[in-house]
Amino acid sequence: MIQRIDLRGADRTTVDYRAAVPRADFDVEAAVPAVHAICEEVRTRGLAAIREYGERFDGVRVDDIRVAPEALQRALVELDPAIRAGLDESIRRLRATCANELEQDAVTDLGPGARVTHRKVPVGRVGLYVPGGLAPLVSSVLMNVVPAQTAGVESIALASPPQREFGGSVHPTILAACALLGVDEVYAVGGAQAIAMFAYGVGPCAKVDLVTGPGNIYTVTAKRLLKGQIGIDSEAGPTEIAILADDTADAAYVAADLISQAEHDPLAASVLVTPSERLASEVEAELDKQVSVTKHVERIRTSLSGPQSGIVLVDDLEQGLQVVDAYAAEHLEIHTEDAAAWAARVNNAGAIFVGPYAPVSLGDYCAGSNHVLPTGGCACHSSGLSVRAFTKSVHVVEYDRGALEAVAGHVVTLAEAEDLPGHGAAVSVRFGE
Ligand code: HSO
Ligand code: ZN
Repeated sequence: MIQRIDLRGADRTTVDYRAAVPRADFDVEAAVPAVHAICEEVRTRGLAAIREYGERFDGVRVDDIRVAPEALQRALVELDPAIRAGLDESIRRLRATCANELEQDAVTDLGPGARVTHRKVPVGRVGLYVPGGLAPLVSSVLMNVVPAQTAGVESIALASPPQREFGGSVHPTILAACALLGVDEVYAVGGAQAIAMFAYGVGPCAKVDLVTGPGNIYTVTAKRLLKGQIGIDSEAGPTEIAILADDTADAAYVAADLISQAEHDPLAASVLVTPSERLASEVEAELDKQVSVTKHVERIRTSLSGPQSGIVLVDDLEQGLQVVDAYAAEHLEIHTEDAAAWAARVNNAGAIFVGPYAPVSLGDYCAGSNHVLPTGGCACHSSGLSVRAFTKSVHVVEYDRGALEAVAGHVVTLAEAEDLPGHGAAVSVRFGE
């Protein structure tokens, strides 16, 4: 069901580890023409275009795109108490980690009368996108809202596709989570049109500064096209799990974790990297056994048997580390002896899960970490959502006359070196020269 990729004996100085495990075809470029047209329609025709796309893509016409506050409260009252308890605990843990992530202003004194402050400021207004898709990801509401609220974002709007079975409203569990978090601005708008609505401000929805949250190829493409007009978090493609494991790993756990992310999407990637031939065979056997009894068998089979998934055999963990670092997985699990020590040496991963009792599913719901993470190798330059994603910073420069005078000569010299004498003059004029 899952391919084997054998890197044993490869020349470590020349092998292209990035190419060794192919990624799923998530071709944003191909979606550009269609998404560009949607964004233009929303920009020029506003609500009328949004309603038409809702009808076409979600199969339901929504006249009032803003969900009524009473509907939010009703959804909370009707929420299954066990789900509520799970959401409460998840929120509690997320709030604890987020509170600890808050950064202080950095004040640097650079001599008498000279000070630079790096001031942290929350983004003013944020639009959160929550996919409807195959299943409503209510946990993603928490993962977006909690760090935004902790950062101090004053205005939060949320958009999610209108659901035909709920009369064109947003899925009730998502509404309940919004009510639980005190988010009352919710729009039943999905896809690229939701991102365009946030970017331009349409009807009752004012323009936002930043859009975050996962989505499908259309919302990701819209984010890419509208970046600049709005800030975005990293582009989220199909989910990925990589597992670095040795002989000490439990094959049943490893297989279950590979399946857990394959469950998201036929394009999801599940990759095991191991020097243990025995573990590889045991995991293959476990996959056969476990997949057949899971609910979403077809989706999982497609994902595990796709070119984006595989068991990568390496000579040793040292080479395994090179592979997972080059792959830069959204999620990386480490099932080895001394797992924490190996984890400490990984630079590129959206999130790292250490040891046999920290499966990705824990992080998806209740670890206190965030599950909105960079995919597609973007973990080598981007980070997952955190308080910082909702914060920007401003340098505040305070110099008095003496402090400016002390450095004036350098400013004038450097300005002349760049042939920008007006810059130098703006300093000299203060000292009567
Ligand atoms: N694993 C997904 C997030 C998620 N899983 C939501 C379950 N619900 C991407 O990190
Ligand atoms: Zn998941």
